[in-house]
Amino acid sequence: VALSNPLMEQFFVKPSKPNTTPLIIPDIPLIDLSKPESKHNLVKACQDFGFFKVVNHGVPAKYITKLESEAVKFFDSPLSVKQKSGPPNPFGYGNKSIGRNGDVGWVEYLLLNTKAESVYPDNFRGVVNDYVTLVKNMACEIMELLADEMKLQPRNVFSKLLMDEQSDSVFRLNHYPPFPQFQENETNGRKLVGFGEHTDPQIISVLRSNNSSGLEILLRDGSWMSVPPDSESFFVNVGDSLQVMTNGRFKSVKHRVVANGTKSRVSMIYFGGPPLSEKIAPLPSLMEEEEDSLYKEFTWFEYKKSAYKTRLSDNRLGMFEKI
Ligand code: GA4
Repeated sequence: VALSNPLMEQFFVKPSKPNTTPLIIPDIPLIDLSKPESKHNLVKACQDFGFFKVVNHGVPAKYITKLESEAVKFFDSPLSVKQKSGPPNPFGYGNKSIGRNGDVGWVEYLLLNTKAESVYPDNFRGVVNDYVTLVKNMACEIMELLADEMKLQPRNVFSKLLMDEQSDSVFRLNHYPPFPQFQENETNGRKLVGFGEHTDPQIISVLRSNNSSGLEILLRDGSWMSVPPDSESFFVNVGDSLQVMTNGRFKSVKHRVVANGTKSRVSMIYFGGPPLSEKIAPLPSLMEEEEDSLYKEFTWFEYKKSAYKTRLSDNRLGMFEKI
């Protein structure tokens, strides 16, 4: 029984912040990739929210459906079978435990390396490769539109990092299973944490989920906004590295997933990261005269190493901010 079991307590959102209803519920920025004039809105979305929704993205539905059905099949298989693809450090199947420092969530997942030589569970290699190639191309198109609109030269300043053979990108399949006690209202109106609040360390993240709610983003006023599901669109968020490369102009948005309880949520996320040796620093062509970097110098390897020592909700960039 949920409430009488203290072990279950760790799966609920801690009611720390009193203000949880947004004062104004903003519209999620909508970017139509078939319209080049969306460039302007794209930059604005990265500055104001660090988050937007992409339509007319050009990724054919069949690649998405194929991967989703492989994912559903995998998560439906017996735990003992899934565990053969674990543990998740650095890559593989994980269940309820996230990262290395005690974070938990009502979630099971497959964390995969996008490099060619990596090991995948049965049937996943081809479908994941196809999907990642398409989504990576879309992410690069977005990054080039951003560079264009910001008049950055060359226009592939960002996208070349994702296209690099050494790009340290990650792919993740998440399954948020139904919560058995939910119907009996034993959650007492409290929110069950699927994936706790955090920012993504990479440059850019591209998420697709099935038709179930759960994703929430943190607004500037400190309230959480629930993102209505849309299985035909992609949701994109700015990561910590892009915040640094734009010297804080773009915001790495805090987000979380609240488990819906009654319906399974399946999401697939491409995290576009730079090569390990890449220096993460504000782009010189973007800096105004006299403008100083807000951050100490670091490589992606250094950032990643330090990120893995943190808890999910920690402010990971904090340690690299100049005071
Ligand atoms: C968040 C973004 C990606 O899912 C991820 C996550 C990683 C993990 O699940 O192992 C981390 C998390 C993420 C941020 C801080 C560290 C590392 C768990 C954690 C506590 C794969 C990533 O790159 O960073």
